[in-house]
Amino acid sequence: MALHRDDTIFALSSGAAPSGVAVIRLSGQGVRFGLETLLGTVPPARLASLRTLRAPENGEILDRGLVLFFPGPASFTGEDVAELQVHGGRAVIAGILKALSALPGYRAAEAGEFTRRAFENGRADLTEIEGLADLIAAETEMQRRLAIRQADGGLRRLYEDWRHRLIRARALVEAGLDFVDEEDVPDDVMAPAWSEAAGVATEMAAHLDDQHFGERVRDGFEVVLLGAPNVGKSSLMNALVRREAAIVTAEPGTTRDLIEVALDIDGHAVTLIDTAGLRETESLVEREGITRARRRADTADLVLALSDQDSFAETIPDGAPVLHVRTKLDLLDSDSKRVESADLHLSARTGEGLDALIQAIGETLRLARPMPTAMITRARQRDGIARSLGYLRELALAGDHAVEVKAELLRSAADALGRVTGKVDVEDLLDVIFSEFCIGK
Ligand SMILES: Nc1nc2c(ncn2[C@@H]2O[C@H](COP(=O)(O)OP(=O)(O)OP(=O)(O)O)[C@@H](O)[C@H]2O)c(=O)[nH]1
Ligand SMILES: [Mg+2]
Repeated sequence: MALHRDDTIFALSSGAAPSGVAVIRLSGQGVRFGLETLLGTVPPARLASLRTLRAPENGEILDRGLVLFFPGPASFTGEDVAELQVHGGRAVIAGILKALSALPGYRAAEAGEFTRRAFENGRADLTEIEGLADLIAAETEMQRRLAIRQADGGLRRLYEDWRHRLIRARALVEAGLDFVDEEDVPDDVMAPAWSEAAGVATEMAAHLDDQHFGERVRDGFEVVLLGAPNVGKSSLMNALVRREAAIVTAEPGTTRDLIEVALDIDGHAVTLIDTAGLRETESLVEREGITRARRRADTADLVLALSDQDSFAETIPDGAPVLHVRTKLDLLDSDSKRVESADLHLSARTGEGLDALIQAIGETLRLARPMPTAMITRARQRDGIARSLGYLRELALAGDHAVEVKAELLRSAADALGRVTGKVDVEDLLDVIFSEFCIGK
């Protein structure tokens, strides 16, 4: 991303035109000048003002709308910011954007550039920015809840607390080194530092031991349908999503490719994956489909093993939890015929048992449990915390090492945390993180 920090940037921040209202956002040192040029004067700070916007070159009226001015540094980006709330017609928007681009020092913002300025001006740390990106992308209630907590600083507060404790511990060690002859630093001078580090390590280990719940809420849980041909896998998928997502026929071996659909279960994003029926076959296409089905089941969060018989013969990969589902319940003539080894019975045809299945999926994935305030949502965060914890574990084992070595381990542990929040040396990460944003954010 080309960073010309002196430029004043602008973009359409609301969705695609036409829309009832469009929001055009401006940020940078030229905002006051831009407002004077288009409106005549700069409106009062943080108050909605109804204004007429005029083309600078001929004074022609472009539109009338609400204008908000947020002087820096108490703004989203930390710079002077303005928002023009205008009519969301294509020509209105185009006219205003054209007028803005003609102003000196003005240019169209790149994707995520407003947020990047917010980060660079210390208005948000990297975890908050990742939370913001997730909030904009959130499709389910749980994704939204997870994202808003993170955008509000849930992870930042936790990680900064750890980092400050490690920095304090190191300061203690360095102070001890300055005052005492290195040969015989008494243990009790350093003891509070080591116990602080051990305390942080314990908290980190507990934080990491979360079964990747936050990442799975964010990315979606994968549930794979597995079973012999014709047991009703595709029919079940169609019944759950209430549309003909997969082809259903009486012919065994109908499904070959993996078919993925998105489901919302209790506000959680779930990806349901239909697969090729498992059997010995000469067909190359079908064999490839079966290989893919097994591979996907190996990494699933949950496997639904389906059978329309009295037993579950198919070998199910261990790894993921499994629910055994007896299908075609409508064909069983009495309750006594129920299959003992099945967790659930259902009929895709009548819909009986579908609610119980949805509930069982939720329980197996433990979707109902309360969400802690701060949860890891990305591999980047997990790697950083794990690296930091690695240094602290090394420290705990470094009993007889020179105190300098241990102080260095404390520094490395704090720096690893600093990279997660963006306090330390993260230039290489920024392009990746900000590329997730759309233009206007
Ligand atoms: N009576 C009854 N028939 C069902 C039910 N579910 C599926 N079937 C029938 O069983 C046959 C196979 O259904 P599919 O959903 O295609 O089965 P599948 O497991 O996806 O089969 P493959 O893709 O070949 O592996 C079709 O004729 C369906 O109409 C059910 O709940 N009750
Ligand atoms: Mg099928």
